[in-house]
Order: sequence, then structure tokens, then C-alpha cells
Amino acid sequence: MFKAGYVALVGRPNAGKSSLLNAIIGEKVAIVSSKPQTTRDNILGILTTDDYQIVFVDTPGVHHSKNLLDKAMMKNVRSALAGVDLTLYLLDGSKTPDEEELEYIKHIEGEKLIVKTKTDLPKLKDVECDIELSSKTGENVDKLVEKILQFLPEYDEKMYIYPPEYYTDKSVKFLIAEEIREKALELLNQEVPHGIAVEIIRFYEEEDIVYIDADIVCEQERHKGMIIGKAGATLKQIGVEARKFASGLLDKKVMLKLFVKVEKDWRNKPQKVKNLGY
Ligand SMILES: Nc1nc2c(ncn2[C@@H]2O[C@H](COP(=O)(O)OP(=O)(O)OP(=O)(O)O)[C@@H](O)[C@H]2O)c(=O)[nH]1
Ligand SMILES: [Mg+2]
Repeated sequence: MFKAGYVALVGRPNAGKSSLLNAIIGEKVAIVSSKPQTTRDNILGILTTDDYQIVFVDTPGVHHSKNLLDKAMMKNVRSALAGVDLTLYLLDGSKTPDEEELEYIKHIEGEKLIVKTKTDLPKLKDVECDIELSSKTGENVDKLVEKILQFLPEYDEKMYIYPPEYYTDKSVKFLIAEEIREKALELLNQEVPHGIAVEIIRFYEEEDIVYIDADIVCEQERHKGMIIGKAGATLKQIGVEARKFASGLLDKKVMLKLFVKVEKDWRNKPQKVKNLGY
């Protein structure tokens, strides 16, 4: 018998959803950062074996909407929850959940598993859950996959939802834009990251080299200066690391050019939020 189905990963910002997705798939599908609200849209990670195909849907962290981008992100969470075979609610094992979070869990419709993350860190409080795991050490990640299989429908033949060689629904362009954003999040302080977006403006592939130009969009002149850094050092470092990733992904030499652009209040501009694919 072959099993196939959809599983959503839901939880507060920073709970460890994208880290778990990457640990399960074994590839870098979704970017990860210590700053909350890293993931902005639903990202599929696909795990295929001879016996099953599980399509995981990583979602933005559940939070209150302050602007149009936040609203778009929460809409993504709601749409991910519709029609999945199972919802994994991730509770950050290094934090104490609040009432609001526990209430949210109660209202999730359909089958669900409560997954406590980050077991390699000291736990603050014992909270009831179905499984505890660490994406960092890999502890219990396989066990979670086994548990998930119990909830998926069975088929007589191999019912692939996606071609078996796919591990994500996202394009290389998207993955590279996200990688640039991740490196920027890593290198910048708390104030700048939420207002950053990355847009690939040129992607030109030749036989042995790929030329990529990308804009890092930010909200204020002041932020632009911070992204560029002293004598261009920060932007250069973002570029060096993102280029390495792109080159590995494409298996080709990559020429990456980064530009920083200010677009005031873009998170409230419907066309911009839409163009960026959120
Ligand atoms: N020690 C430890 N840290 C972890 C683990 N899983 C995730 N983290 C860290 O927790 C932070 C948030 O991880 P993410 O995977 O980006 O969390 P997320 O839930 O996807 O966050 P959003 O996209 O903002 O909603 C990062 O700094 C991770 O390195 C874990 O198992 N152990
Ligand atoms: Mg995430």
C-alpha cells in the first residue's frame, strides 16, 4: 500500500517550523533565522520514498496583523490549514506557551499532533504534547514521520501528488531570493529585518555560468545604509554567502550582483506585496 497526503506545519513565529521542514526533507527548503516572522508564504517540502509521499506545508508564524504583509501572511496560514490530512502544531520547547496559544491549538480543526520542538535546549515547563523532538540533533524526527503516516490515506498504486524527484514547489529563483534574505536577517539587527524583501531582477543562464541581479528592498534610507554597511562590508558578506548557496544549487558558477533600494512603506502597498509573491 502507498500513502500520500498533505501535512501543515503551524505555530508561533520562531517555534522551529522551517528548521523541522529542512530536517525532515534533508535539503534547505525554507530559510531559518533567530528573528521571528522569517517565513512569509507557504512553502512546500516534499518527502518521497517507495512507500509514501508526504507534502509538508511550512507556514508563516501565527501573529497579530499590523500591516498588509502580516495580513497576507495570516491568510497563507489559513489557506494551508484548509484541506490538509494532518496539522502539526509546533510548540517552542524552550518557551512557556501562553493562554492565547493554547486556545489557538484547541480550535484547530481536523487531525492534529502537538509537536514540542528544541528538546536539546533546557525546557521551561512541561506541556502536554504528542511528540518531542529536536531539529538540531535530529532526535525523534524519524519517529515523527512514522507517526504522520498513520494519518495519511492509503492507495493501491503509487499516487504521487508531485513528481517523485521534486523536494519543493518553489523555483530556484525563489530559493535564491530567500537565501539572500536569510543572510541579511543574520547580519542585521532587530530593527531592519522585518522591512526587507528580495526581488530577483535578472536571471540569465549560460552553459557554465549564471548571472543573477537582485534588489534588496528596505523601507528607509537609514536601513539602506545599514544593509550596505561600512565601506560596503555587510552587503559584500551577504553576497558572498548567497552566491555560495546559489552556485551549489545550480551546480554552476554564479555572478551575483546585489542592489539596495528604498521603497517607503512597501509592506502596506498591495501591488508590491503581491509582486513579491507573498
Ligand atoms: N537549539 C535549537 N534551536 C532550534 C531548533 N529548531 C529551530 N531552532 C532555532 O529557532 C530559531 C527559529 O527557527 P525557524 O525554523 O526559523 O522558526 P519558524 O517557526 O520557521 O519561524 P517563522 O518562520 O518566523 O515563523 C532559529 O534560530 C533556529 O536555529 C532546535 O531543534 N534546537
Ligand atoms: Mg519559518
